[in-house]
Amino acid sequence: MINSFLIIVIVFTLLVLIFFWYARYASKSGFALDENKNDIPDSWEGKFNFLFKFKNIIILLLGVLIGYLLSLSSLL
Ligand SMILES: [Ca+2]
Repeated sequence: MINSFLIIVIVFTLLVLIFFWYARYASKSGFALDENKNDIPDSWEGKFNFLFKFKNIIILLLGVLIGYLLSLSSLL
């Protein structure tokens, strides 16, 4: 039970990291418009503003959650 929850959280975390990486990559490389130069594609800023606002906290909490679930799981 814990093991499958852990795997779901890890997959979710990877998707979140890919999302943030892609936002940065898309605006840095210039194929997404980023006129205010904050490394977030401008077309995403309305929809995902809260995600970018809490980016560090989201990644921190996911990391803590993975650590906690790892300590409970039987995978180690
Ligand atoms: Ca922007």
